[in-house]
Amino acid sequence: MHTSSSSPSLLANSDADDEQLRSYFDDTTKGCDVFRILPIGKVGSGKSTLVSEVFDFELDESSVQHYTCSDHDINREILSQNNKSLSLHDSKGLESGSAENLKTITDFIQDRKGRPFSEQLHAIWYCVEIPIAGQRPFEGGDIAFFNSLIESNNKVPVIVVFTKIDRLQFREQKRLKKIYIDRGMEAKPALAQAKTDCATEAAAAYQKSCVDVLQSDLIPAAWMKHCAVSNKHPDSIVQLIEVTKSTLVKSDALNILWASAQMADVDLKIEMSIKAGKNMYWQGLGAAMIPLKGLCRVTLLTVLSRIHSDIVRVWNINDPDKILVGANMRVMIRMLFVEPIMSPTLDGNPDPDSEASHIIKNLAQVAINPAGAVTSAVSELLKSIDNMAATTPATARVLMAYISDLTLGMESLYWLARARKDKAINRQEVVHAFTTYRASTQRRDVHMQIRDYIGDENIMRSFSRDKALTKVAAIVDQARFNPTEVFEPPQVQHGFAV
Ligand SMILES: Nc1nc2c(ncn2[C@@H]2O[C@H](COP(=O)(O)OP(=O)(O)O)[C@@H](O)[C@H]2O)c(=O)[nH]1
Ligand SMILES: [Mg+2]
Repeated sequence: MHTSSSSPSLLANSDADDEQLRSYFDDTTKGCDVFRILPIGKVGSGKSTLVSEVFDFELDESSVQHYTCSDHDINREILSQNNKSLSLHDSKGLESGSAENLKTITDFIQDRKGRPFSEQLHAIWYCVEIPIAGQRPFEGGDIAFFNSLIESNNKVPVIVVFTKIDRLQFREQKRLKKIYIDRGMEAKPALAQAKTDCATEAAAAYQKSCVDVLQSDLIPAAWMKHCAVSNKHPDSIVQLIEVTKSTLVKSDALNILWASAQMADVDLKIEMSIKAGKNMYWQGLGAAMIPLKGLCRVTLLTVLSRIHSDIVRVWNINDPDKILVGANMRVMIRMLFVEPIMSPTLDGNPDPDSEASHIIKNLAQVAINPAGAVTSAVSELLKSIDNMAATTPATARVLMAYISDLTLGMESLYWLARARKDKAINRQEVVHAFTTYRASTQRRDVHMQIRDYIGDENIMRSFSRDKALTKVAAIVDQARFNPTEVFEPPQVQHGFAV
């Protein structure tokens, strides 16, 4: 960013100064907005299903048209409105096994190596349907492909994804049932027993027919990890996400992009959401005291807004109207969560009704009506946050509360959006999700614990910033949502002002 030549005073508090402060994620990902993945595998092996399960990624009508037109090009990135943190490339399948197609794919992988970070390929999912009738999982084309990866010294992590494990379980269930009946069991208990036992049998069969083969000398060791998935088993999807993540250990940037792109592992969202606060938290505690990078000072408000955009980015909720990153949203968060924790007169457990009704009344003005003027109460609040002495317990509390409240509020919104097909959210749902969290006992516990942790000036003296973030993670962990009991579907209000 260009630095203004007019030397900023340390005491000045201009927007220009604040603009110097980049968010931790922006700083780390350096302009790369997407995780770029290449699924490979035969037609019908389950690639599209997997992409939908992991990323909520449905091809747009427009991309589908491109996709089916004859000038198919592996270089064309496929994007989705539903998930703007993912870029997909279509390998057109290896089914032809033709040398030409293999070369197209390996050339693509090779070419991406030399590109800027944002255009590089970050992972390859090599999808193989688990055989259920004694076929071989790998054929000549697969082996040729793995060999070419080795020859080209490929460094992009290759994860072998064995798909449709449920079909193998079903096969084993049928086989066991027959055995049990042959042994004289009645049909019904035989079925029940077979259902119980089939997972273990299928695991053994999978090990033998897939994993052992993969790990044998038959298959060139061009892959890094493997796992088995099924769209019938959400746990297996989360496991694929974890396995993919485990191949990205060396890069903070890729970990951020991955946590953001994947939409099925909520624990990973939470973990990264808190991490988003970690770096900026330092800046926040030093705000108004420490000239940033020797240039200027930043305000706590700026720090909060950077934490805000990082956390929203991790959750990657489909937000076509950009509600979550609007100024009104940040004001709403401050009102709902920061104000109560700032006030020295409130104890950790304010009367939820009076306080909530006051807040929700104001909320109607600031959050729901974007054009509405910020109320004087809000601007007073903003001023007091800004004037807060930097290393007071209040600052530490505000930062901790902002990170934990926004994280849990986003979790609440995540579950709300999850039930919906397009998973796009509107203003009403945002308010619903956040006020639900605001009114919850979890929220009260969170605030109480933060107050307990940072009680007074004495504690502040020996206060460790890193410990505070570990504490935030622990507090958030205890306050996690149980999605099944969180929400009644919101009342549909027609004519809602958006
Ligand atoms: N039983 C079962 N069927 C699956 C699974 N994943 C995909 N399928 C089905 O397999 C077929 C091909 O899947 P698709 O994702 O289109 O494969 P692609 O051609 O590789 O993209 C579809 O009918 C899917 O419904 C799975 O985990 N279990
Ligand atoms: Mg497909």
